[in-house]
Amino acid sequence: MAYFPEVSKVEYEGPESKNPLAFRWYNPDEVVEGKTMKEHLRFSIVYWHTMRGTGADPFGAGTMVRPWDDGTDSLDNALRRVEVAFEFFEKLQAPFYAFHDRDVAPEGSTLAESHANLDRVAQALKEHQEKTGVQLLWGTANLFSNPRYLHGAATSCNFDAFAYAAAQVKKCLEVTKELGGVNYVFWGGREGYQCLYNTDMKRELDHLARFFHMAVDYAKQIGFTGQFLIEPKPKEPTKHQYDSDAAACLNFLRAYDLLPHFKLNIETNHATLAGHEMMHELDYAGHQGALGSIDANTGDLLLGWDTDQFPTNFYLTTQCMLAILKHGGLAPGGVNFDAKVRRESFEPIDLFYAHIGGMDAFARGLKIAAAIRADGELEAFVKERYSSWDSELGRQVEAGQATLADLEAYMLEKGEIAPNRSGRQEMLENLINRYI
Ligand code: XUL
Ligand code: CO
Repeated sequence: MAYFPEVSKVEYEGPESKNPLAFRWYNPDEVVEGKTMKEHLRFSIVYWHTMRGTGADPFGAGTMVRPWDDGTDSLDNALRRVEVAFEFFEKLQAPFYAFHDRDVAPEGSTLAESHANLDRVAQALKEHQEKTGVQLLWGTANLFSNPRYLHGAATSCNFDAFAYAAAQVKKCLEVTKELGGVNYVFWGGREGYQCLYNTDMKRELDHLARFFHMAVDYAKQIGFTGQFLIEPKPKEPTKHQYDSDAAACLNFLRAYDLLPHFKLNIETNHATLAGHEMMHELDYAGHQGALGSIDANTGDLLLGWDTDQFPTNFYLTTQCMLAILKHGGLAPGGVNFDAKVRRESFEPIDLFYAHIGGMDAFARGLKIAAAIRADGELEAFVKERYSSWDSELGRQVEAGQATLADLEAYMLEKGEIAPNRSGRQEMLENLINRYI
């Protein structure tokens, strides 16, 4: 335990604590709705931002001070980062982490060399997992950074790029299985287009579906039983990404017979880029039985790109937890902080403050959501709002047992309809405020 000497294990001290290195709300063993907070929230830390983020932006170089990192792409440096990462996970009491293949191990000059590098680092990851009990929430292959993927990976016009991506996914699935990963994610950063004039959209979507089918088949072949997840995002880096939102993903999965094999990994900032609230995306995925996991972060509505900030807003986390509890929880998924500290927050200790804030915000959101559900006022309001559907004819429509003619006969007899009850939005917003 040498890389963060100024921090010992972060503990729960309660809401009155003023210690910035303690949890005020996240109390891992506290039981809420019959499960511990640890079981509900399944917090996960991402390797890419937390271990590899430099603070660089399109206008300037990196700013992060990371004394353990020598700035090289060597295996030694990668292996040292593993020690740092697990010290961080343990001190934060984070039960899970997530990575891309290229975050943890350097890309070699050949595919074979990249595979060997990944194997070597995976061995170290496995040793640290066993020693600490920290588990892998998910692995994923980075199919967007290398210039070979400039036109996309599974949707590239270049067949060789597709083949390379397939080889990378095959290897990453093997490593994820070896590390006991409980999910496997696909995020298609370059699976989309910049310009429709040069794009055969149908052919690209067919290829993407083939790619996913091959992954499903290979998982079966090697006995990988983790949950496959697709992470929707509408744009950035491409103008349009095929997995643009939950509805688009589910339509694609259904059209290509992939629905039984996939759920969704919903990310807050991606939802807002798609013009949706996070709660919308969670509920949409949830009522289709496809809510798998979340990438917890937040955007900045004044900026409008994927800022990947840590979530600290209790309204946001309450809305997330209302949707997550409604749909029965996330396991085997989790709350994965796909979030990065600002480039001005360049010191290692800022990584702790950031994650503590995110974990506390979700713990508080969980408690607030559970209190709202326990009181039942909100649920009762919604039920009542739709109560006209509980009439005999309403039930028949819902059950597919009524026709247009039945409804015509009903309205001919009834005449005009009177405006039904108020939506009471303001009253309900006030109701939520009572719990915050
Ligand atoms: C990018 C993003 C990715 C995925 C994994 O916006 O969210 O980091 O989570 O590839
Ligand atoms: Co993400």
